[in-house]
Amino acid sequence: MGMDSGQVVSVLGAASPGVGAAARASVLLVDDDDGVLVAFERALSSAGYAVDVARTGTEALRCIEGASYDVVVSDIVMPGMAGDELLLAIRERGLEMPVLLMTGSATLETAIRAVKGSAFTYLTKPLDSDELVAETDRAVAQGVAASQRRLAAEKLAQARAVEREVQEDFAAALAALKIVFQPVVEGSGAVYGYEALLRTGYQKLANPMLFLGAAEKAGGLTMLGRAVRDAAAEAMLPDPSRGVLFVNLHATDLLDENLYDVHAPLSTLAARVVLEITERASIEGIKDLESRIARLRDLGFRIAVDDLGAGYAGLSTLAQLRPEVIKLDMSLTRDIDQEPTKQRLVSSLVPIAEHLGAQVVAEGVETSAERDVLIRAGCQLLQGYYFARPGPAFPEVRAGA
Ligand code: G
Ligand code: MN
Repeated sequence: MGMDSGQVVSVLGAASPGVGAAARASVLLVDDDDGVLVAFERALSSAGYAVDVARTGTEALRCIEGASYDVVVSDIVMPGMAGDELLLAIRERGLEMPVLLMTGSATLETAIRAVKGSAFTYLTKPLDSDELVAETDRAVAQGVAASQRRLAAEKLAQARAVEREVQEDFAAALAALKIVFQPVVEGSGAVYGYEALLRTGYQKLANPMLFLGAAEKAGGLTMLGRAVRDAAAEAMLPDPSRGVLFVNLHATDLLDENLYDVHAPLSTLAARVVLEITERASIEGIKDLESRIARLRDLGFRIAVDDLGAGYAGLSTLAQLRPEVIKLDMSLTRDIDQEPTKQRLVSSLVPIAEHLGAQVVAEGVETSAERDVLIRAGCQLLQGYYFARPGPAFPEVRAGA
């Protein structure tokens, strides 16, 4: 392998020297003695190594600057830069490949430098080719192991940094938690209640989906759920005339004993609270779901199936949860005045809801035309930007809506 070939053999690719060209490990062989160079190059090449040769330390450094080697094998006593000086120069460049030093005349001084530069081994000449190859094999294997350790350590450090960032982001978002409320109105436009929605003043997680995602990654969903419920309850508590409070539950919340605590702030309002459950965060994994829902009903809560028709909440969820409220996903609302199929779908869902004894809320109403069709289809309750955008406690409903 000539220096100008520029071939770079990765350390990791060198796991098995001698097997196939692609996995060939590379060796830089440095010696001022041509006889030694020829003999060892031949031995290393036939052992499967890609070998570059250099006759001086300076030449060796040039090679190292132009290519990467898995192992350097160098004589110590050479004119100009000695092998032990070459070793230190390699380390000064931040390179950590194993370096094998060979010498016919070992001195304490060179041995000290060899130790200082963490030479892989210190071989004394005359040196048998087989021994050189065996030592080179050992060096490559050790280099591979070392670089794997380095890689693993780097990955671990990176993962820790990402984890720390998620934790910090979540903590910042939670500290800046803001609950906004969106009115749920009757056909007449009168306020029936408000849905509490999650927001944060921490800009990076301003999108609630990102906020929830960070909470999940940071293991903070339970903490966030409690914070939302407590804040929503606190805002609604002082004024019973505000009506019904709709609160979104995450599957994780259903596993939190705090949700079932009679003394939790939200529980004290239970008769005025509808807990919205969506399959968006799968509830299928909750084994004792039915009994948990029963406990919530015992506390006085009502249950809503959220986002029905969005592809998350299937009709079988209605049978499973027997909800008091069914919230139709906004995809059914959008342009319903212009889409007969959506009209037929909603018109068929309303009697099903009535049969189950559930109220229907149409979500995402943005125009009066959508509102009119939804009311005609039998939806008693409506929600959407047309009436009011979500806002701080409590947004006014548009006049005349
Ligand atoms: O999944 P759930 O139905 O709880 O989601 C409510 C979300 O829908 C809130 O984030 C709220 O901001 C948004 N939203 C409420 N009303 C409307 C609306 O009329 N149009 C649109 N596009 N989004 C709405
Ligand atoms: Mn909802």
